[in-house]
Amino acid sequence: MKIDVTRAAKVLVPAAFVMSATLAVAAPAEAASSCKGAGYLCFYDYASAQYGSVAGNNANWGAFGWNDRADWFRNDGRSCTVRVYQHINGQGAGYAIPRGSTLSWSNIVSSNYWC
Ligand SMILES: [Ca+2]
Repeated sequence: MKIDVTRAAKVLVPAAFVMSATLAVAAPAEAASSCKGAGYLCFYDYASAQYGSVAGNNANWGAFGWNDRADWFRNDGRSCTVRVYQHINGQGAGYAIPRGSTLSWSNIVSSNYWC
């Protein structure tokens, strides 16, 4: 009996991991009620009272419904600074957000790049 329980647990862990990885690729910044946590740039829109989170570089936030929309940002990344920009493709004005820091910049950001 003990052996069966252990085997079941080993199967469940990889399945949960695959599901999480698939969601991250398909929806880089779905509206949510909280930050996604470690590894993400988290942001918040006061108008809709929704959080979003992105991992990796994103050249056009309009692709997932967040162009010129986020008002508050927090770098929950695991390793480095993230830069947010006024326009797509890292153009226009920008701010660097060191790991663990926050930024308030309303309805402007359209792209982000790490490190
Ligand atoms: Ca907003």
